[in-house]
Amino acid sequence: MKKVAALLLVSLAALALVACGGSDDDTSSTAAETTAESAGGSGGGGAVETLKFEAAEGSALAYTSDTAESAAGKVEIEFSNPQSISHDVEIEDAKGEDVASTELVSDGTATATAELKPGEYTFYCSVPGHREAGMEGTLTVK
Ligand SMILES: [Cu+2]
Repeated sequence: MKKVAALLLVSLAALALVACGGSDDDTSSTAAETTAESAGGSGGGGAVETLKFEAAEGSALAYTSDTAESAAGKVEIEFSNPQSISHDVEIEDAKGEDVASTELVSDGTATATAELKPGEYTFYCSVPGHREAGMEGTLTVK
């Protein structure tokens, strides 16, 4: 009897997984997950990932980290810049094609969304001279 119950649980879990994974056929459920995710904070079960970038304090032409990591899929990019100097975050793929970019922002936060496939990307600031000065890094999408 116990075995039957366990099997039932397993198949229910499998069903739930299938329901979660089938996001390509139902956009409304994806939107609901997005709302829940942003209301509930960070983390989460792989619905929409928030990818955070931050410019260094002061006036250094640098991000706080030159590496970033994300799960593949739809990603919410959140860039906060405490500086009075404007910066942004652009993401380009291995071929050098832009896949996402935020608005330029100073003393605030800019967001963007991207659909990322697994691979290596480069993120950088598009303000002339900033990338060369060190505002770039590697984003790994798994
Ligand atoms: Cu910049």
